[in-house]
Amino acid sequence: MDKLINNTTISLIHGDITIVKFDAIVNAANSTLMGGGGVDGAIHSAGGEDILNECKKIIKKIGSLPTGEAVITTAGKLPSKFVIHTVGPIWRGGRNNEAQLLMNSYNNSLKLAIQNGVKTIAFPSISTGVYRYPVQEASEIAISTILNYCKENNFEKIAMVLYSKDFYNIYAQTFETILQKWDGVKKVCKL
Ligand code: AR6
Repeated sequence: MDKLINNTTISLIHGDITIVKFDAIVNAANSTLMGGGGVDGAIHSAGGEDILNECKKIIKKIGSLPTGEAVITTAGKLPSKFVIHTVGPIWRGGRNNEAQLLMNSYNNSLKLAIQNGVKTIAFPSISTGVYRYPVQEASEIAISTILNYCKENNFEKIAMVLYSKDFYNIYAQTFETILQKWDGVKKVCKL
């Protein structure tokens, strides 16, 4: 599903983020940046050791990456140019600042992308796997945070790459619902 919003195309894609070609893809990492399971494991195994070596250098400097923050590396053997690594919150029932932290992950990734001249960026559904964030709530945060960036025309394309059809359908429904009441839409076209 593609929609053009104020000159930014917002895409929902059902698939594997390691095979798409964007300026940057986002990794749902952990604070060690040393890889793991889920999308993190898939990105490191498809991208090769260059990504891990850059992550090691970053960790040497900063110790660990706090939840909600983001850092950038090259993308090794992946088709994209950069990987932006962010750490989403672990779901602990919803009263531990999880929503704000998840929003920070999206916002800080987008900010870092702009600083690096990224025009097209793809996100996985951060925190909704191993970190157990409920997907309905996570989709509302992801879509509304991304839409806010379309009030300015910083990006050509922002995509959510959803690994399962169920998650894709939830994101698609959330996207429609938010668009109906969103006040930042100056121009919306179905592509
Ligand atoms: N492409 C797109 N999405 C994917 C892919 C893929 N190749 N593989 C999985 N997903 P998760 P988290 C989806 O667990 O919840 C790691 O071990 C998956 O279906 O990857 O933020 C890290 O090292 C889910 O919807 O990330 C951390 O320790 C979404 O990506 C921890 O997991 C996120 O699931 C982070 O947990």
